[in-house]
Parts: sequence; C-alpha cells; structure tokens
Amino acid sequence: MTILLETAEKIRNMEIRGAGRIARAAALALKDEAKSIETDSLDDFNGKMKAAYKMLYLTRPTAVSLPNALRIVMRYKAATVEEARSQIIANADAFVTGSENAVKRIGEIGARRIKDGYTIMTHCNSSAAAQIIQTAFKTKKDISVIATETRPRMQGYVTVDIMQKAGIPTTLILDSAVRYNMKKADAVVVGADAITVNGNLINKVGTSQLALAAHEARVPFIVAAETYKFSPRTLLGELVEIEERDPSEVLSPEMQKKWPNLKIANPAFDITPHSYIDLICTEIGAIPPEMAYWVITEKLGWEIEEAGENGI
Ligand code: RI2
Repeated sequence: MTILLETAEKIRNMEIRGAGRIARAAALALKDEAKSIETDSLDDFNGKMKAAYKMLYLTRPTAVSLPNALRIVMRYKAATVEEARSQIIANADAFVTGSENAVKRIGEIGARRIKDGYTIMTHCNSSAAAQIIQTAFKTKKDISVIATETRPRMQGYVTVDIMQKAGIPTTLILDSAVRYNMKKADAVVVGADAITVNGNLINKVGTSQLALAAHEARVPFIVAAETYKFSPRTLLGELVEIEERDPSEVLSPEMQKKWPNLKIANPAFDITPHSYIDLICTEIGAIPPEMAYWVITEKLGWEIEEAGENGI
C-alpha cells in the first residue's frame, strides 16, 4: 500500500487523530506522492496530485487543519514536473516544521496564563492544549490536571498517559462529571478542530459543556489553536460540517441487535459560542475570539475566491 493510501485510511479510522497530527500526516502524504509519481507530463503530474489531494480531503470533514494543510502544500506554480515536485516537497516540509514550532510557541504563550497551584481541566486529547500544561509544569508550577474520559473513543486516556509520563498529578473523570468537578478547576484548556470567522470553536463533542460549566463557575476558558485551525470557508457563510461517526462507537453491534428500533446519534464535535471563550492561544499571540476574521484574512491571507474553490 502506498503512503498516500495508508495515511488516508489511518486518518479515516482515527489511527492518526488530533487536528494538528492529521494536518502534518496529510502534508507528508502529499510530499511522498509528489516524490513517487513517475511521469514527464506536467498535466499528468497535476492530475495525480489533485487526486491525492481529493482522497485526503475526503477522509474527515470537520478539522479544518486538514484542508488548510493540503492547500498550503498544493500552492505551486511550475513549468516542469521537477519544479512542481520540489515546490510541493518544500511546502510540505515548511508546513510540518511550522506546525511543530507553532505548538511549542502556543505552549510558551499559554503557560503564562497558568499560575502556580492551578488545577486545569481539559477534554479529549489536544497536543496544543497538552503543550500549554506541560510547559507550565516545566516552569516548576505546582499544577494538576483534571482529564475527561471523552467517550466514545477515550482520547482522555492519551491525555492521562502524557500527563502521567510527565509526572503531572492528574485526575480522570467521567464526561458527565464535568460540572461537579468544575469548582476544583482554575482554568479550562482545550484544543480546536476549527474556529469560525465569528470566533466560535468546533472541538470534540462535550467541549461546549465544559465551556458552559466554566462560564457558570467563572473559570477562564482557554483554547489552544494554531492559526491553520481557523476556517477560511466560514468567511463565505459556510458552516463547519460536524462529523457523524459510526453508531458502533457508541453501542456494540450485538447490543444494537437487541434494540432494532433504537437510533444512535454519534456527532464527534460540538460548537462552543465565542462568548464562552476568554482567550485563544495561537502561535502569533493570545487573542480574543473576535479576532478570528483578522486571522483568516490577514494571517492566512486567503482571498475569498480561493477559500471558496469547493475545497478541491
Ligand atoms: P490538536 C481532536 O479531534 C480533538 O477534538 C482535539 O481537541 C483536536 O483534535 C485538536 O487536537 P479528534 O481527531 O491538534 O480526536 O491540538 O477527533 O492535537
């Protein structure tokens, strides 16, 4: 199996997951495809690259880091196959390095918001959010973590594993115990799959409940998001598609047979309104959600026309 097919399959089945990791893996898959296409015809090369782009694009619908990464890698203008190939390789390498540096920078910026003695609640598993917590811990802050299980895929275990390996005191809680435990939290830090032009956050289902409970308890709600998590297509009025995953993630096929008339809803993400977000930590600084329009138009620099190219 080619790296392209393997990467697409692993993103689809969530072996590769987490919005940032998906973006980096997709960029590297395009790079590998560019390296392996054997042709002298630029049209042929372009056609094969577009097919690769499309295959990766269609793997998961919500995390905007995926189409953003694909577009960045595919921004090439070349007169020959070799020129195209080397531009794609350079674009992919620059994206991956930039993405890794962005996560580190977010860690440094976000850690300044974490005071000594803080307990931080987090949801699911976000590399960017975990980076803030780990960076704060490394600066000798006496911090602890409350991590939700994050049913049905239990990404909370990944967070617990990271925190335990780093020696950070951590409490694992049920998703349904968020409000009860919020009184013990001094801050909530979560990641992002997408941020819309009006500053709303799309993240793992359940995130909006953390935001509601944090708002009620006056606990700051902080989002860790690289700028490529902002969605240019929302500038055109489009909504971010919420991925609906297989019912078997919620209830086993055997149990489903027991209740043949039962419906199961399994949205993977939900929407947190910008009014519940105190701060978004990006690699270009800590910004209010109201600056989403600026990030999309000025930082990502994408013209409306480009953002509207039907993604492919
Ligand atoms: P980083 C994940 O989605 C979670 O929703 C997480 O908050 C978000 O991606 C961002 O993750 P999933 O792939 O990029 O587990 O910060 O469905 O690692």
